[in-house]
Amino acid sequence: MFTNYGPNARFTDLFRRAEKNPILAASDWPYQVNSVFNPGASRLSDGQTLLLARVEDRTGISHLTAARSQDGITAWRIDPKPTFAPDPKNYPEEEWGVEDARIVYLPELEQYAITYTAYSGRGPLVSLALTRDFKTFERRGIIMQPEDKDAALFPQRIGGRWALIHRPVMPGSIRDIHLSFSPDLQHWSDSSVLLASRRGNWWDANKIGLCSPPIKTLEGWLMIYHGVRVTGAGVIYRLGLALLDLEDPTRIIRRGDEWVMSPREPYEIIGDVGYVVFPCGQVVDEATGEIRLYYGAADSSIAVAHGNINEMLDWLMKR
Ligand code: BMA
Repeated sequence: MFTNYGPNARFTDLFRRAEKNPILAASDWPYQVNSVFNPGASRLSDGQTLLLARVEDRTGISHLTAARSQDGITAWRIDPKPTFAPDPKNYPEEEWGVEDARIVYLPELEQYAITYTAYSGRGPLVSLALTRDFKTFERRGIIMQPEDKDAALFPQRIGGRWALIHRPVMPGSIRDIHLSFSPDLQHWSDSSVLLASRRGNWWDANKIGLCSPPIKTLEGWLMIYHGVRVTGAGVIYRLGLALLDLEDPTRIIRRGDEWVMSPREPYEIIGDVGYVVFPCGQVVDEATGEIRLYYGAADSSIAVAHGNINEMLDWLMKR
């Protein structure tokens, strides 16, 4: 069912690409767009999988559109018009679009929290919206000032406070992953570096950022992150794993040295921005640990990879 070939065929990939990849592209969209990629994902209460895709129209500006499917792979029903469009009149920070949503269900609020990049005239920043149905949204506005992106909440308070993983740009253009806390989802403080880019020749040398929201496991919070290496030919976006302490997620239990997924298939290598795999969401089966990781491929289409949380934890624990 899954492809597992290429230069590393004799190793078992932690992420196995679906044969049907890419599962969604601009040609599937009910209205004319340039590209669809980097989707947030969630399982809805009726069992359907919802993706909130980044859709770039032919002005270059992005909005978010929902697609729903029973099996999470085929027969997507896509909203006939943008589900969550930039609203620069009321939210000037959305002047150049909204991008890269991460969705987390918050049982305490009985709502889904969507953290997304609002592309403001002063650079990208993190905004928050809440929804119950992905039809109406309560915009909470800016939660991290520019430049900042790649943010997701934890699904529950930790030590009484909400926690947010995000990726600010610090002086010297340093792009490390940070963790911040808030009593009310609005005022954020106690920010610290969670994971640093490794500089030099590392695959995650030049910048890193959270992919999909952290996954709660018995061993800790599993974090899938992207690492970027700048080469003479451009950038390569690859994926790595880290494990954070359950009670104190500022504490890293493990960080894998090697990447676990790298652009390889034609749809990941050729596109508007080649050599990019960029997940923003996943659906996890808690009983089996099976995970479907949804990712943007080359900023042009949406693909899915299958894996298992237990395999990932085993891999990390052996590091
Ligand atoms: C990042 C983000 C992503 C994009 C990636 C590759 O900075 O803007 O949305 O997929 O670059 O272009």
